[in-house]
Amino acid sequence: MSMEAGLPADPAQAGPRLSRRTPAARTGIVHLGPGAFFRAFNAVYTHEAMAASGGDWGILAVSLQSPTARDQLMPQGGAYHAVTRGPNGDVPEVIEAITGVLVAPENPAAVVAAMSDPAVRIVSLTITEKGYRHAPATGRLKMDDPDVRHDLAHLDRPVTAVGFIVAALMQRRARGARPFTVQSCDNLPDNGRLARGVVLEFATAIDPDLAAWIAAEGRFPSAMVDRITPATTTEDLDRLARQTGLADAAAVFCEPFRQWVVEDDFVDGARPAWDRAGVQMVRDVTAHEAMKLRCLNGTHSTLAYLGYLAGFETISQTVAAEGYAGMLQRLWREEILPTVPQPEGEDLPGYCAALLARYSNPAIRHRTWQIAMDGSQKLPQRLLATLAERLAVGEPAPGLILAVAAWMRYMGGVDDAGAAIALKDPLAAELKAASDRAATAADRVAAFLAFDAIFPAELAGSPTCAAALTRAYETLQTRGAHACVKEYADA
Ligand code: CS2
Repeated sequence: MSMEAGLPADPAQAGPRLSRRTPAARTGIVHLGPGAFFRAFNAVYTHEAMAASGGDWGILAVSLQSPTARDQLMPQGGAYHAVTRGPNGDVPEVIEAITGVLVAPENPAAVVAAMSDPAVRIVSLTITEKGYRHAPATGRLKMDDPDVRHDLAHLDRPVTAVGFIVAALMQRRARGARPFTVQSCDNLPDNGRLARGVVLEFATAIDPDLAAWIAAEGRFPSAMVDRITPATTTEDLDRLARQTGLADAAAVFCEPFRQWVVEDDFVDGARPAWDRAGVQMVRDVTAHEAMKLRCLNGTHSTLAYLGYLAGFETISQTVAAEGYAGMLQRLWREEILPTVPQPEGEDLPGYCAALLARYSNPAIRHRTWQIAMDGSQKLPQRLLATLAERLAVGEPAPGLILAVAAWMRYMGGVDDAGAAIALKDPLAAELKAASDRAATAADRVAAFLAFDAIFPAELAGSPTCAAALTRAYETLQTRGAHACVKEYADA
């Protein structure tokens, strides 16, 4: 994502290129968003499920944007290495779940046709938060989004995930086929319900009868997904080539830990035997999602902003610096865990202790900059909902306030050393302009809080919240992020 990795500069040095060894299974899944996370996660579990109990669950991967994934994967027949980076070094496993890659902008009709094939029973998604085209604060589809408007007018050549899904469901219904299950795998609360909501809103605008059929027959299970998978670098690929003697342009590098908790609610019960590969199939995933989004992603974003501002490049470097681990421990104990319901089978303090160990893994070079991107789409479910709950019961939340103030500082575009930040966020220009226009810290905080697509009304309208954010912002400005972290950790 952040860095485009390709083959080593001299592929000849890397040896022959990896290629598929076993025949591809028949396609049963179309996956939108074939990036590093999908390759380290969905495809690995599905590969293992098919190895354990067969089934026609090959995955046709669809890129909604660039041809990169196709160009990396197809010369290798869809095969690639998922490399686990743990205490015993790099452990590569060849994954052969992918049957093909389509690049949607090159031929959108071919994508709709593939999704309409009755042999496809699941359409899964890793399209990132902004891919749902919803307003994060309300969960509603943005009907005025230019791409959504395009798809409403030209459903024969969609550009958004929701457009492709509705176009394909329309064709399936017309030919008397069953709908597919839509399986969201993005870090959003109630991701299945969100996907269902935007699909139904879009379908209603096209044809209310189609929407009624989707509502009655379609299934949208929610899922909690977890595996830390940084963007692949050329250095990673070089190292793998030296280790395996094979060039692999599509490899991904991830931590050993993985957890997938899925609501077992699929159209006609059709799904791979993921449970044979360790997936937890449950009735309700809400508590697991809250645990993961608030404990992991909430602190990941906290480390990203407070780490980046202080000059740390990766998460493992950040947590090794004085104060950061202490900050996390206090934040989990005092501010986050009191808001998290108990998920079945989880030990919450143990979960957080394990998180600190995962962040500390020095073999995973996860850049703070990568996690900092798209904050406007991530903050609501990672930090703001937790903060709102704390303030609603009159409890202090100085760590969450510090994290949100650090995001505001970050969006001002300059780090603590005075260097410019390469901001990447769909609202970057608007947020930066709002920040530049404001004269004082209080004005700046007020200008950010006025973004109602990001801040829920109970935070935007709270004078206590604005005052606390202003104080934290001023301290970050005068003393720097690292000093603020140490102070919070020591208090
Ligand atoms: C990260 C996540 O990039 C980010 O914003 O917080 O991608 C994180 O690594 C995963 O959710 C871990 O499962």
